[in-house]
Amino acid sequence: MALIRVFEEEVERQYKRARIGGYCHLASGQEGATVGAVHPLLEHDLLFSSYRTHGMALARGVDPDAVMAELFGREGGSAHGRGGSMHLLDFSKGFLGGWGIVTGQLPLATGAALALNYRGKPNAVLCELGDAATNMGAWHESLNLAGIWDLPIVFLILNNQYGMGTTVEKASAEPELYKRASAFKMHGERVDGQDVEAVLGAADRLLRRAREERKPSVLEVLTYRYRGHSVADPGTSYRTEVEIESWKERDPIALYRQRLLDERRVGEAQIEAIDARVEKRVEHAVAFAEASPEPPTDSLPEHLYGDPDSARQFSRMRPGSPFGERELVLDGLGR
Ligand SMILES: Cc1ncc(C[n+]2csc(CCOP(=O)(O)OP(=O)(O)O)c2C)c(N)n1
Ligand SMILES: [Mg+2]
Repeated sequence: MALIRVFEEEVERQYKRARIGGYCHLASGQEGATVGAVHPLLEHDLLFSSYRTHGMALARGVDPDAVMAELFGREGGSAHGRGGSMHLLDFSKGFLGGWGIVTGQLPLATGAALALNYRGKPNAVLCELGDAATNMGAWHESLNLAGIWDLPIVFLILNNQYGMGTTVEKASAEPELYKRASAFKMHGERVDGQDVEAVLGAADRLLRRAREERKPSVLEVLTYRYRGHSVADPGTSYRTEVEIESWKERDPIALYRQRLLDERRVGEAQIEAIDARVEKRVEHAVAFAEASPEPPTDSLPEHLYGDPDSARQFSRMRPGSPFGERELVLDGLGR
């Protein structure tokens, strides 16, 4: 959690120095929800997430150097600099993105859960989404299929109270989002996202249920983002300072630190050592990203498609033309 917090503070600084381009969504305040949910994943489980994804990648064990380089758009990035902030990706860690289209990840994650069953794999999928995503069609379609096919998937709603500037109460006819699982005869529950151990316990239980009983479920985690929707949003026009401060009083990192100290599970010195290590780790990530080369323009189609024919098709697309595409390439595709 400490790594994610410090990493994202640095990301905001680097964004303001124009080292990071495109959209950038920070999740400070959500670290308990993120780490609690991701930690119980086993090696061969799969993780999908939305565009607020830096913490998800770090919690899954993606190298912070590769995450920072990805944000910088460099070759050393986890997606070779082709994805950027919203499209982090690391197949080697079972981290299948980072998706910028709201609910884009849901049908993909549902399909991945079907593939696990089809191939007789014992693992499960964790699919993170925001509260606002539960109002879109792909949510209903994905949960319905997961329900009728008994897929091993946990739909993890990170309910941070807002979809951009709109509250859950304004956007959702049923604002207790976990209850929506019942429409698909699926188990749903809600947990306090500021309490990392509570999230961890619930996520572990539901992931086991997915692996062992091949049952889907919904886990709604109540949390809050301190920053605006994206770095372009100050986040102050649709909510009050009092509200933001009241959530900061239940900061997941501060709460967990205090609990660890109170229960004598760690000492001050260990906590200071963690903080020092995290600072160094993030400094290292920035230095790595700076030193990593930018991909040459001609190489941009590389690493985008598994299928070489698709890569050839895309290689004709050039920056500067109206939609990037100069001509449609049909040769060699058998059509
Ligand atoms: C299909 C689609 N519609 C709209 C958008 C623009 N958009 C980006 S984030 C967002 C709000 C989503 O809120 P929520 O699901 O609660 O996630 P959070 O940003 O709070 O993490 C919207 C409307 C988009 N990216 N994709
Ligand atoms: Mg939200």
